[in-house]
Amino acid sequence: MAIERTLSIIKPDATRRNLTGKINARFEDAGLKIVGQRRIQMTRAMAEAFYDVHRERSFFGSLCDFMTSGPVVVQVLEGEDAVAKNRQVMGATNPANADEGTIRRDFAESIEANSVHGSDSPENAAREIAFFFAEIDLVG
Ligand code: RTP
Ligand code: MG
Repeated sequence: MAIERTLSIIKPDATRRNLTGKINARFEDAGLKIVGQRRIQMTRAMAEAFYDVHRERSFFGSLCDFMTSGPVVVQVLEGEDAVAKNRQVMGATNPANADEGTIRRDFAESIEANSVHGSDSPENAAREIAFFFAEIDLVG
C-alpha cells in the first residue's frame, strides 16, 4: 500500500468544544501522522472556494455559514492508504449512520456540524492540500 497524504479539517463545532487534542489522538492511534497543521479562521470567500463542488446543493449556504462560525484546524495526515483510512476513522457524514468508535459517532453534533472533514480521493486530497499548504509547510 502506498504512503498517501490527505487534507483534514477539524470543524468549528469541535474547536468550540476543545476537542482538537482528542480528535488528533484518533488520527495518531490509527497510524496517521500529522505532518502539517494550522488553526485558522476561514473567510466566507475561502469557504465558498473550498466547497465549490457543493455550490448547487441546498446546504451550501448553511455549510459556508457553519465553516466560518469559528476557528478550524486544517491539517495534512500522512500514512498508508491515508485517504481511505481517514474516512474510516471519521465515520459517515451523518453521525446517526456512523459506526461505533468513529470520530463523528462520538463527537459530531449533526449532519452539518460533524466535527471533521476529510478528502474523498487522492486527486481531491492533492487539490485540497494545495488550497491551504505549501510543500515547505509539510514535514513527514
Ligand atoms: P466532508 O466533505 O466534510 O469530509 O464530509 P463528507 O464528504 O462526508 O460530506 P459531503 O457530502 O462532502 O458534504 C460536505 C459537508 O457538508 C455538510 N452537509 N450538510 N445538511 C445536509 O444535508 C448536509 N449534508 C452535508 C457536512 O458538514 C458535510 O461534511
Ligand atoms: Mg466531502
